[in-house]
Amino acid sequence: MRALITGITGQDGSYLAEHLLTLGYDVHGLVRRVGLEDPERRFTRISHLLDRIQLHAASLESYPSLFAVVSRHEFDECYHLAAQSFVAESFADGFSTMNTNINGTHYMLAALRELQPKCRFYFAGSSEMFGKVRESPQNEETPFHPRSPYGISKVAGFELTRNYREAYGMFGANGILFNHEGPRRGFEFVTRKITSTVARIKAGRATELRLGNLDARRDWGHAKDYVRAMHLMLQQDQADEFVVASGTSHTVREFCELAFAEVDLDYRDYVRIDERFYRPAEVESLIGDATKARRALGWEPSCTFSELVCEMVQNDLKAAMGHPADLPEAIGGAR
Ligand code: NDP
Ligand code: GDR
Repeated sequence: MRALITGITGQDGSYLAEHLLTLGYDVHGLVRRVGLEDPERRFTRISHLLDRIQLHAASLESYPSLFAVVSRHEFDECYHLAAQSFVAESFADGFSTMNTNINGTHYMLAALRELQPKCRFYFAGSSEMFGKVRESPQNEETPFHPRSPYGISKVAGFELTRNYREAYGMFGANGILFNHEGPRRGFEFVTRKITSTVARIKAGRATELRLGNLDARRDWGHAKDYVRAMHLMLQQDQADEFVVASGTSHTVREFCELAFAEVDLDYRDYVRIDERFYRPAEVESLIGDATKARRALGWEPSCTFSELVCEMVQNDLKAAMGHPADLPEAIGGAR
């Protein structure tokens, strides 16, 4: 089996590449040209895989570049993970987010339809599509009400994928994945911002953690568990939509409490509210119902919330003590 992963340099792309290699796949990745020119800095999550995968330069903004990659090999599966994935950034530059996420998805689908209509396609949909939620927990029937340009772009990608399935008979599966994290999470996202700053505080390299809305609730799981679900979705007889979630939810405050407690500190002594990290429109509370994925895919998460927090803090602590350069100050998303 040969798979193409767009966004292979990201958190999920790197875990998915590992998972597919374990299953014996021939793994190909689509990367930006700048990455190939500066692999040491830009390929940190896949540096240990470089001798086992093939990379192809392309940009989501360019249909011809994507077409060229798809024309180079026959792919059985395509996991379309590449996106501008940071919600706060999508408020700062909604136009870029829309262009990359909507057109990029459309270009990938169109290129596959033209050259390899039998290739199975996975779209990385998000719980952000539910936004201002109409019911809790959220399942595949819950209506969408996105609250950010990012969420809107994901609804468009989701609908494009469904439309290519219905109009052209392509196998296009939509994952609706709730937040998933791990030691490879980008520093701009709240979980990694918290765990990396906890480690820097413990190492004496920071004195406080500035955050926005501590009352936001998320359904957090481990990325390693969630990439298994992506693969399972492409092994079904019919393409379909699946919610992937842990079914538990916690506030940002609870995440802080646990992360600081992991190094014997009290979060109330270090966390400061900074209005610049509030979003113009917030998604207050998300919790997913993954009954369909459990039943149809046989998918189960293996990592609990407290195990996730512990793994992330311990990983960052090791970096803070050993290689401080690996742990930059998390500043992304301020308005
Ligand atoms: P990351 O932000 O870690 O990775 C994003 C990837 O997209 C990177 O490989 C990045 O490449 C690539 N990319 C971004 N813009 C472009 C572009 N213009 N051209 C080519 N490649 C580009 O995201 P995650 O791994 O966390 O998420 C993977 C996907 O799943 C995303 O689509 C995200 O929106 C979605 N998702 C994520 C969830 C989560 O909790 N993690 C939950 C639900 C959905 P580069 O390294 O060059 O920047
Ligand atoms: P999210 O993740 O927006 O859910 O999108 P993020 O970790 O950025 O925010 C989660 C919640 O924490 C609140 N928050 C802060 N967030 C950040 N980044 N920085 C802060 O300082 C801060 N303070 C409070 C936010 O307001 C929010 O409520 C992630 C991404 O991976 C998306 O690509 C994916 O689709 C969804 O998860 C599911």
